[in-house]
Amino acid sequence: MGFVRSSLFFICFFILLILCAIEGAKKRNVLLIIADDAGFETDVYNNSAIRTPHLHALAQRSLVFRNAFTSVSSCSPSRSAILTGLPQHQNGMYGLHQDVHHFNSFDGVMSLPLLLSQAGIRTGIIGKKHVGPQTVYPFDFAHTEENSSVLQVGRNITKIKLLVRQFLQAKDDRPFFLYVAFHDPHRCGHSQPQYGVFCEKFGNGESGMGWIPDWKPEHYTPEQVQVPYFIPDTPAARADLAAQYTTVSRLDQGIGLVLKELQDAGFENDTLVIYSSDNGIPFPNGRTNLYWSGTAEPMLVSSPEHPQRWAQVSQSFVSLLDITPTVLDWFSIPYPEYSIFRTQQPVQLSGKSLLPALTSEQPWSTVYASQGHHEVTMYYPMRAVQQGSYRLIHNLNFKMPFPIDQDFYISPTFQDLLSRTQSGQPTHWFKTLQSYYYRDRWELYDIRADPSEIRNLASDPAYGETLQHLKAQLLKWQWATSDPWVCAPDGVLESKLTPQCRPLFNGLG
Ligand SMILES: [Ca+2]
Repeated sequence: MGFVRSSLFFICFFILLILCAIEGAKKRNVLLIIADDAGFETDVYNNSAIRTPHLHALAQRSLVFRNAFTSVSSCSPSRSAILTGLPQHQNGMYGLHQDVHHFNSFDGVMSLPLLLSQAGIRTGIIGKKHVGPQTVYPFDFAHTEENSSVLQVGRNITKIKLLVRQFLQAKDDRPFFLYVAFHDPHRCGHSQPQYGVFCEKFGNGESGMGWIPDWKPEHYTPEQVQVPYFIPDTPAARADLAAQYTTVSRLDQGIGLVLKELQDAGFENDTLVIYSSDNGIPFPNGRTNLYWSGTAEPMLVSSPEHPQRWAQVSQSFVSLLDITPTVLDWFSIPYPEYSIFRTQQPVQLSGKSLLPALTSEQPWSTVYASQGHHEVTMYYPMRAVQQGSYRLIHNLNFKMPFPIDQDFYISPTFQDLLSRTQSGQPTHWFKTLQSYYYRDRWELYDIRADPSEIRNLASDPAYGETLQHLKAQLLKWQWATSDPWVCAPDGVLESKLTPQCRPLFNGLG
């Protein structure tokens, strides 16, 4: 009898353990918030001119990364890298996804939503998707530009709030991954100029602007803004930045609403929250560039299970390529063994999980970047590595002028820069258009000594060893990530049997 009773006790105990394990597995979710073209316009990153109380509140529950970088400074390629953990040259999203550009990731890529879905996790996306094909990036719940107006799902924060509520209230016991991709604070002049250069009037209640009930627009004068070193300090650029700040106020309040929904639905204490942006701000030397100003991103990681480092700043180097490994780690899902192409080596993620940084500072000091296109006409391949203080950029097609995108071209800042250059007036910019368009093949900067990346050290013999070391690091990463451009511009990649670079004797080797 005693034996039966104790056996029953153990069986019940084990059932309880299993139930606890299932319950424990259920209690882990992810909320990924990505802003569009946002930078450091927040007091979280010491900009005292702008008010972002909701980002500030999130930072109080987050580890704030001071050295976070995108692997590519362009929207679709960056979003594909976020959602696959693979650089653009490896996942195939070489440029923008929409309209004539029509770039897509390769059919065989195993993306984060795909892997999560296979592991029984419910996936949702609200806002700007901007990646394809659908089979590579499936979401169970999707309100994006593919089935709605991007202004509504990406900038109308009341609408976004209600969609988040709908997602969180679903009668579904699975853990979730919710990706909220704001379209703010992207420029607007190219697509919807009636709402202002940054869509800063969209939904402000004025005649013809529509009304977003939850948004209280914050206004700034051109004198109030802080002008980063890479933007000309001119009245035109200051007015442009003031408009951007107003749009950031909509992003900030939208983040507040989304986090409030998470809290109200009871998920605040089991959800990992990540906030970042896809690429540099849409100003000269910013978006589409692999300079610091084009690739450095805000990055907040908030784990309810790791309060040890809340409100602390980490100096560890992290990349948006780390988001996929981090989310997989959070859910304890292994990365599968597979090849994108039958002839290629198995895919390996070159990023790492950020979770260890949430408990102690990590010695991470290297990030990589790879850019191909932005718009389809903007072919300007670059590869880059930053290790500690040194950033090396390889401009593969350096004899071509650096291309300019349609959206940025018509911006007040760039138009002003063009007309000042044309008429010989002072530009108040740290570069000339000539030096911006025509770049050296190799650019090596010591960011600590030269934060604006003006003094190219690549031909300085004193930095020869650093140059060789970084070149070797970059090449190693290119090979490891199956980069088809690994031999360019002075060789041809012959990839049959043993992949190798064959010389072109074009004078560049
Ligand atoms: Ca973007």
